[in-house]
Amino acid sequence: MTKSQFPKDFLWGGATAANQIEGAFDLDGRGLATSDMTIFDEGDGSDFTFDVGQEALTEYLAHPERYNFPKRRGIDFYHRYQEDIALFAEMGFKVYRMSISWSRIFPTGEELEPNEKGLAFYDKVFDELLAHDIQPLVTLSHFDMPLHLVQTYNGFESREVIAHFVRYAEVLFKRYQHKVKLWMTFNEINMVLTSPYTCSGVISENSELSDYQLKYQATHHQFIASALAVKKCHEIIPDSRIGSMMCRLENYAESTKPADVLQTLHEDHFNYFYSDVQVKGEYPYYMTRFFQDYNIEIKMEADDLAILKDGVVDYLSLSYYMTYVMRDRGEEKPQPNGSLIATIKNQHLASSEWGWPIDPVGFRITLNRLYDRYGVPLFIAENGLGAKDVVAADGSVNDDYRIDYLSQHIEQMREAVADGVDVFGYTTWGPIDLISSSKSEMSKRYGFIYVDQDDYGNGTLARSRKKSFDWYKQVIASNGDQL
Ligand code: BGP
Repeated sequence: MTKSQFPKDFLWGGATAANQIEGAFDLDGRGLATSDMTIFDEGDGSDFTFDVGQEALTEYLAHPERYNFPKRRGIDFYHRYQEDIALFAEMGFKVYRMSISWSRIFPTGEELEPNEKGLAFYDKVFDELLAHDIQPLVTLSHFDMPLHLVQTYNGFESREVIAHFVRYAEVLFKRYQHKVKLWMTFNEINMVLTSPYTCSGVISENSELSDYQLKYQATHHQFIASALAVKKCHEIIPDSRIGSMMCRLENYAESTKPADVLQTLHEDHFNYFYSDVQVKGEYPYYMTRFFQDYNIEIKMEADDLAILKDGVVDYLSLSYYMTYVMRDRGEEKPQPNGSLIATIKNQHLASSEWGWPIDPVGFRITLNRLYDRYGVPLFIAENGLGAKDVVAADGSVNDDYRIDYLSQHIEQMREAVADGVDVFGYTTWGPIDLISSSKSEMSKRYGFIYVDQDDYGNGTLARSRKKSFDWYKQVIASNGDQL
């Protein structure tokens, strides 16, 4: 039998995001958020609909009754958090990663005083978690910001939004300083390249900047916002740890052809850029040439570079779902791949029903590469399998495929820990079924807990334990020994 390699105090748990679970989108003073505007899309499963353009936004605002907005409903965590947290506790969670809905605290983003009802809701959630010995880990912004900031400033295109974000972060740090010691700034910050509206509140038609100029300028503003938040967090909660979070898609070269390998290196850089800045506190050398090649000029203020240096994160967290295959695209000047779904199939890997390649060994490689590059503690903020579960006549869900996926990944994480990588926690994505990010589906399920709701919002919302529930409980109880 394998002996556990995980540290005694390893943080096992699960991760969610406010916009995918809470519902109650118009209760207790909450303002409209970017995530409220994404609709359920019945397409072929290959495209991503969570980026909203101006035309769609205008239409959704004018005729909300015509559209199915699943994220506005979530899974009603707003009213059922006690039951859900009790189930997390039953599995033995040590940590619960969640996010706060910015527009619950600042409905437009521009108020000077926060909405007390919004703050009070999270007080209750944190108290409930702590009563069950579960540590909250809070993401300040998980694919979510007040819609008003998009309409007024085009999101993080504008430098003005930095101050609004930092005010929001400061309010949270002060209010929850005794309850929350673990924080993250932006969820999957590198996804701005694929999903600028979702990540940064940016709509390209509303900008005079070119596509790359806009994305990298918004990124810069988010870097500054994040670094300032890190600094505030350290000042207000000295015993806290605050990290950055990136979507890490490991890249393999399709062949040993040097041009394929070079393309892989470029793609790695386009993603490492985000963690390089947040962990090392400086712009990396390789972006200079890219910026020159595409005439990108990042507007900075005099002390921006010092702010970045001053606001480096305590740890790096990542989501890990799959790996990519890279091929030389014959471009004179490299540019980011810009697609989330792997376009070149890896013949050695099976895929999920949504075409996401399943690669547990890639997880070990990813963890080693990141630790090698940064030498800071790593936290796995997301990992999991989206699948269409079938409820048997007796109400059970026998999700052996999910158990297989997770046990193989945890095994590789254990190997990485044995390799010497400092990993201090692991939260599976969606421990309870929730609304998917990319297509606002309910039927793409990740949970150990089944939620009775379909893509159209029909169902009782009742919670029930799947087969994987007891399995994960045993994983946690054995500290990763029994997979
Ligand atoms: C990540 C997001 C999550 C989550 C997950 C799964 O990119 O941080 O919010 O949803 O992916 O993606 P999906 O819901 O599209 O299956």
